[in-house]
Amino acid sequence: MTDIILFHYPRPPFSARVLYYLAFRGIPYDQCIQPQILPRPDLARLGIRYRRIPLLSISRDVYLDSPLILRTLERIEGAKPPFAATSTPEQRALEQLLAKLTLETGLFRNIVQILLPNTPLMHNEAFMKDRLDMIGGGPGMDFADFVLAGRPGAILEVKNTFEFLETTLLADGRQWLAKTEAPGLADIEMVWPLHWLISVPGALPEEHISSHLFPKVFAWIDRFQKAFGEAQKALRAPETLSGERVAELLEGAAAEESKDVVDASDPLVQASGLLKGQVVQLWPTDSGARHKTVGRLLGLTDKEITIETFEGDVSVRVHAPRRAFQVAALPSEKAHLS
Ligand SMILES: N[C@@H](CCC(=O)N[C@@H](CS)C(=O)NCC(=O)O)C(=O)O
Repeated sequence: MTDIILFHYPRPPFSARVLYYLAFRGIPYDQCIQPQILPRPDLARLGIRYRRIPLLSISRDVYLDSPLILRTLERIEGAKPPFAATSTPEQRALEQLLAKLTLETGLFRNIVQILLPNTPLMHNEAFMKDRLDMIGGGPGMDFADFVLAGRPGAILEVKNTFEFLETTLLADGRQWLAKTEAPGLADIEMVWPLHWLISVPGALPEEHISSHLFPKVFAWIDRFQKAFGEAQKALRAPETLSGERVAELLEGAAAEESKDVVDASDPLVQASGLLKGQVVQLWPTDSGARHKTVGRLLGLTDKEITIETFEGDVSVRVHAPRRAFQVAALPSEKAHLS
């Protein structure tokens, strides 16, 4: 048992980012496996309505969104030093730019549009309805139509991403993207959507994207997966915990409350008058925006929002990054304060 618990389900691409990170740093963790579609009672028990995967808890603190999860894990001790301790400013810049490419452009959506039509999920009504809700679609919109309409353009975009790596970073025969000795954060930030695409049987449009057309990229993905397999073998296998057990563990866990600050000079705090202790709702603005987690505001800085939940059986401290997340007073609270 450790006090790190990863909430995920098998083979989701965003969780792969966290699994890679934990393995390469040698950080042991346990896991709480979630259903692929809603409802997720294990999270409801903690008062969390956020609907995306993965989440990661460290003691009574639950972190949302894989970039914040990785940033938080950089502060945790592992068998290996944090990546930031060993990278140069150029390598740090490359990591952050590659993260922008995979997380902040249409790359992930394009990959979904390529691979989903070739999987049985495309014919799974409950799954398609669930994901339509996640992207904010309503009656009259069809998720299958949305996926199929964008597919030709998506193939082109993703092919261009393979070409970018083949003809720039990997062109000189280097092993790892930032010329590190071992797989580094730059590799983690870039590899996950590409590996997801090529690992789903039958998903790849081989006339456009193949090991024949992009040998260096395919060899790098393969090298990365082998190194990941080795790193995983060296790590203790995670224990799988039930949601009830997780709730028990989190209820009794410690938290560093003294560090919570609501920064009065933050533009959002200045504009909205948000106060520490106020009841707020917190939600992602890019996808899954209808699922707003309610809690008391504990902290708000330029990097992170922290709230304490009270809607479940157990109260936890939920952390979200500022990028692509919003926090606001509950409408009823606003009325009460004015
Ligand atoms: N920005 C989020 C995106 C997470 C995300 O979209 N995850 C997918 C699964 S890989 C998801 O939550 N799908 C809907 C669901 O599982 O409910 C992150 O980096 O963690």
